[in-house]
Amino acid sequence: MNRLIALSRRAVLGVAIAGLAAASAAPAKAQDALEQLKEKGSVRVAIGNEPPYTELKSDGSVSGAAPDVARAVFKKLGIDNLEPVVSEYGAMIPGLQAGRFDAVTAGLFMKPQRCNAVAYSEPVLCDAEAFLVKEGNPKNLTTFKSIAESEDATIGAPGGGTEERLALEAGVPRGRVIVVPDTQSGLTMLQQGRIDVYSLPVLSINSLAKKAGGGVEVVAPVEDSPIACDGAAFAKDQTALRDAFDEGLAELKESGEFAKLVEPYGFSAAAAMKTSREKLCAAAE
Ligand code: 6CS
Repeated sequence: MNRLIALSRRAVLGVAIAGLAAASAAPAKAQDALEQLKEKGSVRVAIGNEPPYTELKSDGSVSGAAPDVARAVFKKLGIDNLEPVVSEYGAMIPGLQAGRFDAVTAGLFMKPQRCNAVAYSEPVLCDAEAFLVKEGNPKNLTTFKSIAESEDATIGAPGGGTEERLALEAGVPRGRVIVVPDTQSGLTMLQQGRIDVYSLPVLSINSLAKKAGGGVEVVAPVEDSPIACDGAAFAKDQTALRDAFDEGLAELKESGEFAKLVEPYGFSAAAAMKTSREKLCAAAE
């Protein structure tokens, strides 16, 4: 009997030591992430390729307000190069969790559900929602509710994006919510009458309307949708990397450099600086 007790005590001790080792390794693992990125000298960032939030240039480099802020922060952390990975918004969180990229810097708006799945930085870009419609807005689509109340109006929105969710929550039947892969497709589908409205954040719709060269008009802001803010998003267990990013972001905000980066794109630095991750992640959806 004593041998049995001795064995079970040794087993318990072994499990305890293993647990302690794992626990002490966790912060080290997170800290390693920053060290590994520093050694590599580059960070893989998910983008939606949706100006002015993000834009993949023809030479393979990335611009846009979100990557420009991320580039400035990562530079402070000793990481000079961004490697853009274009992704659908709905695939960004799974991609982060699968290690396809190290961060999401794309205007992925903070929502409680997303906040539970990733480690967000403090806010970077804030915006309201908008509609792009045909000139004259023939079906008088001005809110998500008006689309739901219409007999047949269809809305185009990014797959897994905020606008898709807002449309479904407003009661638009799934069959009338069309997933649109990119902004050019959205504009073309609207012009060809395959969708009655294309919804994105205000600055994205304004940028697209300028490219349309006529025949469309903008409804902004969409009254029955909230102003939302993004942050850079990291894998849930990479809080040390996220905290380091937050320190660099705070320095940019403090020095005025943050405003110089985002305001030329049309974003309000003050809007991001007067709110917080805590407020945005707690806000009722
Ligand atoms: O966070 C989102 O879901 C939305 N963000 C942007 C910048 N564009 C569309 C997308 O649905």
